[in-house]
Amino acid sequence: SDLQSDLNSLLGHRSQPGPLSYGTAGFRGKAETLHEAVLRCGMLAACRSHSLAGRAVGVMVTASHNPAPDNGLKLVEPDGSMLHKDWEVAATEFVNAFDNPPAALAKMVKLEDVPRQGKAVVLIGWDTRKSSAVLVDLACQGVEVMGGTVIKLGLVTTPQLHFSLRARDRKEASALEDYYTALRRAFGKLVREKRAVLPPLAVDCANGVGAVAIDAIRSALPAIAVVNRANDGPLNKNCGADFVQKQRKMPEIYSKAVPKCKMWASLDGDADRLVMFEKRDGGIALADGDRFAALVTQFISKHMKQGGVGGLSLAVAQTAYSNGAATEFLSKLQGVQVVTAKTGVKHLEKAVRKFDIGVYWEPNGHGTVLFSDKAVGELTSAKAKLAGEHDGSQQKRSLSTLLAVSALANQAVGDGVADLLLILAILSREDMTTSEWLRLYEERRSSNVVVRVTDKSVIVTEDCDRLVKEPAALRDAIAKASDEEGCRAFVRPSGTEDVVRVYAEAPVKREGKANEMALEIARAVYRLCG
Ligand code: 16G
Ligand code: ZN
Repeated sequence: SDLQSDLNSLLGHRSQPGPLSYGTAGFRGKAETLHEAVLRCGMLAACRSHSLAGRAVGVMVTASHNPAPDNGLKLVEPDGSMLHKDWEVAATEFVNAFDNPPAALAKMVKLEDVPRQGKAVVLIGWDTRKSSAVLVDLACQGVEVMGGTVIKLGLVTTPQLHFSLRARDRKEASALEDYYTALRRAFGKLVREKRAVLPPLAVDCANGVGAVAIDAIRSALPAIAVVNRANDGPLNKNCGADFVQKQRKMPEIYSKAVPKCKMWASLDGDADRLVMFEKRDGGIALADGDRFAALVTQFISKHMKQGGVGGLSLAVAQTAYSNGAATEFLSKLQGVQVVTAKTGVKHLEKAVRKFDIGVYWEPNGHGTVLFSDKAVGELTSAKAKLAGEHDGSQQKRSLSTLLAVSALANQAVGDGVADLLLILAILSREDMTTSEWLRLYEERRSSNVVVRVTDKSVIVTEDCDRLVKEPAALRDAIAKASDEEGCRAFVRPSGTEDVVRVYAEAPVKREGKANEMALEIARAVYRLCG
């Protein structure tokens, strides 16, 4: 058939050094090794859309916080959530089928059903990497050979792609201008009664696309300086959320830039992560995802009570990497259920979707607040019942506040830009300085170590990565090393790199203990799995 011959001429002509895995958040690697995979993902995206009767599927070309020469691709469901598990498996199989790719494709989709129906729609976005142009072209070819229609969103943050898909799927406005309008409006509503009183802020955009988004909303913000704009330097190099959070260091530009800015925020290369910080003697005081979750959850729980909607359920999800002090803080908040999920946004999202209002954050700065349709409905009708009351009534204000949070927080995925506005609005409403925010709890000491092993997959974890299931000897070694009051440690194979990660945590007063544990466990990993 026509399709068969098109597939034969298109597939299998680009080299791929080895098998790729979909990993935690899509295929990643050196950009030039991804050509064939990206082409095939374009095909798959069209098939996925076709299987959903033409609802638009998303393709984001980005490698997030990874170095500039890397790139990657992630597929997004029409509702803005991460690709369905079955399709992840299918994508991995197809991308790694070297012998007879058309046959591999035929195994997962009935080729005679798909061709040229013109029903599939794929939205494509990309970040600032130089390699994007070539990869986007290949993805488009893939979509088109399957008879799909491509809509190019262009240079966007990852959360903007998720937002656009969700909005389109719900037949709400979906243009990027609508995204910005929604953010500005919700931010305005949230800070309304209190003009944002905040110290000057500097936003480090990791030399990436986040700067474009920040520029578009900055008129809504107090004085800010935007640094490390798109292509000011190599993407994510010595700057950005991942660098600041992992190294606990200021971005390199700090010394050169705007010394009057006390408060800083760093986005990552595709702006789905944010951390904030202040300079301290000998380092930084970091507001990571745990601190965001603490501030946001406390705020929401207070307004749920004041708004008389305590009947709605509120949960906050963390990962094993969340600091124990943050978990303890959250557990003491009224009406809040704290749950743990495996690392990776798809797991956190799933864990909180069961609740009416769900907050999730990873310490690395990826997170948001999700409101179910039921929650938005109840908040709206509770507010309508108070229509006669003065706007200043506490209950009515709390309901408006919660609705503004639901409009500001990205309802599809963690969004560094939306999160920045959310945090600034809450600090302003609470009359809280960053220093006060950073004092909500005192973080326990923690240590992260990376171990390179030949085959990371020999380590199997359970209990949301908090326990090693196999090898048993490693499990015992970890238990032994962390057997002290207030200490804990775990090991997991990375989902994005060929390494094993070791995490250890100890009480504040046990200076050095976390490092000791992490090193001892790293040695055990090396000995038992190296
Ligand atoms: C990906 C995940 C991030 C997770 C990280 C863990 C998404 C969108 N991103 O970047 O949430 O923290 O992987 O990396 O899910 P690791 O498996 O290498 O530790
Ligand atoms: Zn990212």
